[in-house]
Amino acid sequence: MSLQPPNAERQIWMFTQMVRIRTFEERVKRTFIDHPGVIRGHTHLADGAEASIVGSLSHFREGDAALATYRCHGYPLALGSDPKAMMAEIYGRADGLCKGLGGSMHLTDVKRGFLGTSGIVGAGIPHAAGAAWSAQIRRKGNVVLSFFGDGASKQGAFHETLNIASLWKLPVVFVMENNGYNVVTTTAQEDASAAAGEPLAVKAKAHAMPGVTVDGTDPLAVYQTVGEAIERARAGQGPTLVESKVYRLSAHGNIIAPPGVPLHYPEHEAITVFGKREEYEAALRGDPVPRFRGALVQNGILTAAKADEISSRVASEMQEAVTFALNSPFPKVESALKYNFA
Ligand SMILES: Cc1ncc(C[n+]2csc(CCOP(=O)(O)OP(=O)(O)O)c2C)c(N)n1
Ligand SMILES: [Mg+2]
Repeated sequence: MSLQPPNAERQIWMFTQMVRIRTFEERVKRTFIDHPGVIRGHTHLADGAEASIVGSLSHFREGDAALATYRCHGYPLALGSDPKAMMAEIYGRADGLCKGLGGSMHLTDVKRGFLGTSGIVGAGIPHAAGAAWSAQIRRKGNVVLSFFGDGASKQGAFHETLNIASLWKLPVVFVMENNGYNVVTTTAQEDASAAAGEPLAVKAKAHAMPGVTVDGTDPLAVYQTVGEAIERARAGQGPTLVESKVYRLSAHGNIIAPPGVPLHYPEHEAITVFGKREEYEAALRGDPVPRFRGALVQNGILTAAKADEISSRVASEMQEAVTFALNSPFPKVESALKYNFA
């Protein structure tokens, strides 16, 4: 199965979404640095994974669904969620996507097919299989995309879900975003995975489904690989495990840096904890956002002026999101128990 590459208009859309995700998250990061305390709790940034997110979600159709982890701002942005409501949610305000009660780690936008996120590693994977079972019963050719990290692929929930999804030929694509780390203080892959050194896509073999590895910093490669997996799933041929190799350009989570300490290089834990300066510098050189911009300009799909115009339009959009969030009230105390279903 081979897909047509995305046309010029689609590639510009993809670039715009990547810039939106990067800029939105830069605003989140700046809030932590410049205004400690404004965001309460924890956020996790996906800078370095934008190409993987956007390349995968380019195939999304009405009725499809996606679920992700706590590293989750990019998916709803690419699916059309309002950045104002997203920022307000992260700021814990009443106009937030989840009325300010969920925060960064629980972004959910069911209307757009973004069924939710979780701080529990691996927790969304079985939920994705449930949503895919529902799609299978409805028979409208819909698929579910399940995003999670390399660390989550060591969880029992991952293996149990892949087994049943393969057995029942559920229309789900498992996108493992392999950034090489499972939190700062604990683990580099070689210290935590018996399969380190192997492509993690080999884990698919145990569950009799295809497993493929793709360069997750190349949006067109992800578009192709995840697109083919989605076609299989829509055609009733069952799930695929895609290992999308990315790099986390920020620290694991914002809360880790003490107030006032910049979160970027040279404080990045790849250097400070693991002593991997060269690895980190290589990842910065391969940063998917400027790289895709360069490719689009080189291929005549965008002029440099047009690319700059997109970036400045996005900067204003995200400034509006911050202003909106700051002006939104905090939720009323009485609402604390109102939307809990536990
Ligand atoms: C069940 C569970 N175990 C442990 C944790 C603590 N924890 C939070 S993030 C994380 C690392 C997960 O790594 P990975 O799945 O690779 O995702 P990444 O953060 O790299 O995107 C761990 C162990 C948790 N939140 N949930
Ligand atoms: Mg990881």
